[in-house]
Amino acid sequence: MAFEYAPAPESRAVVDIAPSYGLFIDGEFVESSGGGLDKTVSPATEEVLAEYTRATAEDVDRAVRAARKAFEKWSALPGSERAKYLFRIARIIQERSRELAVLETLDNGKPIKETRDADLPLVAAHFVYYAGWADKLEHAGFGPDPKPLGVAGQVIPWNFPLLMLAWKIAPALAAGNTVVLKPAETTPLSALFFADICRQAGLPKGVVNILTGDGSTGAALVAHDGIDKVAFTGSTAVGKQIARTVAGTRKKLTLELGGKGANIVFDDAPIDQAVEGIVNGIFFNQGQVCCAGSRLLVQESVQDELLDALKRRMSTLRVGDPLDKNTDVGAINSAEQLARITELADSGTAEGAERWAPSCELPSQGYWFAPTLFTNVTQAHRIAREEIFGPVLSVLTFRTPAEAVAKANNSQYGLSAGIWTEKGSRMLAVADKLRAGVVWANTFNKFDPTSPFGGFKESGFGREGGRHGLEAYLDV
Ligand code: TXE
Repeated sequence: MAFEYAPAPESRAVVDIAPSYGLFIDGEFVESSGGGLDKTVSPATEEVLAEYTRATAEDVDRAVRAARKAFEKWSALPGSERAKYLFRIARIIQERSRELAVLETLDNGKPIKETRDADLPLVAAHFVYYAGWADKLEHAGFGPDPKPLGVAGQVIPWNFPLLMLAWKIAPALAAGNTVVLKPAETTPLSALFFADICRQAGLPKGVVNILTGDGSTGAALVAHDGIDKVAFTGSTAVGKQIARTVAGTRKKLTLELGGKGANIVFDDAPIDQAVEGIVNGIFFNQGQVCCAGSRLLVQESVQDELLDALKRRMSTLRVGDPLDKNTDVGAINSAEQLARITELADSGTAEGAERWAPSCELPSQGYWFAPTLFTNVTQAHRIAREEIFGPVLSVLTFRTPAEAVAKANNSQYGLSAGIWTEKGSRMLAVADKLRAGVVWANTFNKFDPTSPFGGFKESGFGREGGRHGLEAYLDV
């Protein structure tokens, strides 16, 4: 594996991280009622980046009250006024995108190439897109007089911290709701910087509240009587727990949970293009992506050719310093996540699959996992069934389109799939039979604020993005 560091890594000097952060409630950074401080570290170096506050149930109550008070005025504003704030937020994000990209890379461990070229442009695009809806709700086909739900409690994960925030906050505000959002415990910083952006944009106090903390803060938020809507992205286990908490209350719920996406390659597919799509599908963000293409289904007749090309391509991936512009694969987000990936990958070997990884020198500090490929995988193997959420690809084969569909659908999840073929008729026929919220055609991991995203089966319910994402924050 080529392992070169670029001479001039993206400088972290562009971002000014404070030693410690309070909670953002009612337009101000405030101290907690009694919650302690936790540390957030850089997964690439284990260096402490900052301390942040663990919000208590009392803090949750304070934030929900602030959001409730703000709701009266915010929901009464003309949509065109709400749009101005959202456009302003989008513009500030664009202006500060270099700083935010470096910050996100430091806190999450993902390559700067990705935060700079994928996360940040998409974050700004979501605010622009939903700003455009804010004054058109009456004419969007929702029926007469669609109404915001009220206060939204939003809990997000660590894999795309700022982008998940944008997916949740932009449609909520456009529709006239106010929010209390809790970022994940390993990646609180970009949400705290976003709080500062809200202030910079002059957003009325209490419209956006950011509470850092762990699962207990999330649980207190979800359980609070004063919220009208819960939006969660995270693990299936916690999603089920939240569904139980919310059951029988007036709260509306959307859940975006795990996945085990199938990338299906037919024998007529352009191999080089498919290899790029497979690599992007499983190594983008170190595979810590709910819609990752973590199962490769390849037609038997092209298996050897495809796997040879894939191994050659994997051998050129540069793993290392996420701030280096040339890095393809960065650090795993946390020691816990690395342990989960390691345990599942080891189960693959123990259950008889064949493991391969390019020779690759991993940094000694931080949390790292080499890009890994498993062949001789059967559908019974854990690595074919469970979400690994890491840079680990499980390869299965098929002979006929029907077998490909059956194997792809043989999953508790149904979030994403990809199909690689030159035949349009086959593409449409196979896509139609896949039980997945998104099916990509000769591409993978393409995102756009205009299209709805969400899962079938245990991948959750409700959609984010597009007009559907707006509907999730409206009574229509
Ligand atoms: O998720 P958690 P974890 C999957 C992935 C990963 C596994 C575990 O397979 O390996 O989940 O990750 C908050 N009430 N995904 O442990 O715990 C928590 O503080 C309310 C897929 O990090 O679900 C954080 O903010 N909130 C996924 C958020 O939930 C609670 C992305 C997610 O953490 C809570 C992340 C509770 N009881 C992990 N407990 C995807 N769909 O993209 C925790 N939280």
